[in-house]
Amino acid sequence: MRYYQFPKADEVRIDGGFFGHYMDIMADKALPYQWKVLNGELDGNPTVRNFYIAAGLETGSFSGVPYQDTDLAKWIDAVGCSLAGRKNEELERTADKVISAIVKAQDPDGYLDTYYQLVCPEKKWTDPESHELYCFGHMIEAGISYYEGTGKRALLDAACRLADHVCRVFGPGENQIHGYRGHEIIEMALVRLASITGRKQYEQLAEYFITARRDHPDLFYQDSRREGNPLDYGCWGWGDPERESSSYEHVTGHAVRAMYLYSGMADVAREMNDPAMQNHCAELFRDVTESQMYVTGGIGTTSVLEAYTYPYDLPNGTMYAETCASIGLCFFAQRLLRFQNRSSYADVMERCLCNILPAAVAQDGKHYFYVNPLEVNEEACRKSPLKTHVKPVRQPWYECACCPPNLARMLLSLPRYLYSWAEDRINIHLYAQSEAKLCPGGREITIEQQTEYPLHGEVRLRVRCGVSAPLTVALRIPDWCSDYSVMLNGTIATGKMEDGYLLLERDWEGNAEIVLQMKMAPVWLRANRNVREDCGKAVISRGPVIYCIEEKDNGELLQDIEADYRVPLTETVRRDVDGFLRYTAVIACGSRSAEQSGHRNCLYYPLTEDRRTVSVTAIPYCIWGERTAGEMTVWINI
Ligand code: FUB
Ligand code: ZN
Repeated sequence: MRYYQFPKADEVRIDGGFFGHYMDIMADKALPYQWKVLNGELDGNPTVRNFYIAAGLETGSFSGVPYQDTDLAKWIDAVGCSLAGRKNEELERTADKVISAIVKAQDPDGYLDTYYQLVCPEKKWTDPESHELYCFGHMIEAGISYYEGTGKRALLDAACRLADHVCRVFGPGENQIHGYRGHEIIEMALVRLASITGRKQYEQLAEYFITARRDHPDLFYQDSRREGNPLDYGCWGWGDPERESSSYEHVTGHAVRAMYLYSGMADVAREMNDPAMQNHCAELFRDVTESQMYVTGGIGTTSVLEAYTYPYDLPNGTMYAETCASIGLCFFAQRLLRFQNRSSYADVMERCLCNILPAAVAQDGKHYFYVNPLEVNEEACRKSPLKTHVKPVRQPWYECACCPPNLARMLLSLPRYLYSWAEDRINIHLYAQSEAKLCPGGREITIEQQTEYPLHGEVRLRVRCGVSAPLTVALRIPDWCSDYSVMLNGTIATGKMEDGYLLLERDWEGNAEIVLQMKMAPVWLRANRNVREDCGKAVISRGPVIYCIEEKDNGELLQDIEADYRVPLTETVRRDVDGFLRYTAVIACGSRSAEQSGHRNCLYYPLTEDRRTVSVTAIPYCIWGERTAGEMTVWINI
């Protein structure tokens, strides 16, 4: 079995282009803004204060949601990722200071969850739905990222104490809790901590949690009945005894929890070298991405329990499509790439990273989407009970604010997603303006990418290798791309295609230049005919970028527009979004109801050919709502 390693955040530097732009937003605008929010400057948000109270540095009582701690943990995680690539002394000092309060707040036995510590210490580990392991997991991840970004161990040591505590409390032993608790993430965190510290017990505990959910899927249900807990997120275990299908066979339940569970499962499947579990993960990935994923990379169909429903149920205006769920989908895809190098995993990461995830933050870094709609009408968001969770504009913050700091850590950790390698091979998963120093088989290889991808389809790669040795450079050919060429040092390069990667097998001594040209033209996509919502509609895409139409360009009543997909699409370059890059808008030909129709005010009237021709302007989904609020739709009537 071949396993691939991914870079640490400081081994790759993304320095411009589309992805660099979003990393800049996060580092320069979002991190300072989020720090102010977490310190209560926006609306009295109590996150940082809770830690100061728990540390005995301030007086007062806990406030916020029970898992409020994770917002700060994710922020520190993001700071760690950012500092790995760009030094910022002031930011580091700020993080060091709050970390010392966090360390002070930790109990001598390693426990750290300010809600339980301050509100109900007697209830620690008693509630099957508690977010304690979620808080622990995020803090462990923060400790690791901060250590990787700065070399400082204070939070990493606290993370080890957290993990040691969980190892004592959970497990098969007589005086331990058998089973698991609430929201996943601890599994991924433990495996990552084991690989940093070399402590196998953390990995074994992750395996214990994963297999406990598989072997005792009813454990939570028994507990929850005992506790009279009415919640049913359907993703406590892989098998759900009370549902037709189980989340072991099909992706069901809470969208974020499921992705975190499966990501942890993929980590365990790799570490335990378990091919059956690995294939199982691949099946689950296929299940979610082939029948329950939006064209933007969103997942999670309904706001009721923030869950999946059934295959091909993908409503555009009432969906959930939480930002964190697509972040979880990227975690899952990247973990699968560690043991199965298939382009379909990186294609999904790219779909999320070019569409739903950048759409979730405004260019000012101060406004965010939690729910990511594919169709918006402001009045419906205010008045329809089915849409009250849908916001027509990005919000400064949320009461349950899991998404903004999660997005910061995701986008600032992007360097970790570009490449993977084994002894004799480097896989290039994502194209982004960047420089990397990688060491497959102990040889130092640098790769520079010059590109404006995904806004343009040309990628120039300069590969520098000190020592001559055979090496395969595997270029992902994205799923959207049917017309491409590859030049190596000025001549056409050919190679075998394997699982969506073009393999360039050579002795790579000295400098080499690869030029990958992917023809990027706008096209119409349609949905599988089982997706009832999208019948009679199509979406415009250009490369991996999904487009939408907005009221700002096309007037109100977007549902009145019918596009003529037989007329070729044209392009126009624009720079009209404050703070954003130059981008390509796409123009389609379409029609609308005639202005002068005598039936204008009738609710129903006889069908006629009474339509006028209009041009329809589409812009990348990631910048919807940036210029002004108004109607938006991704799927267009055809
Ligand atoms: O429960 C913590 C977070 O809140 C979940 O990850 C999100 O889906 C939201 O429910
Ligand atoms: Zn979230």
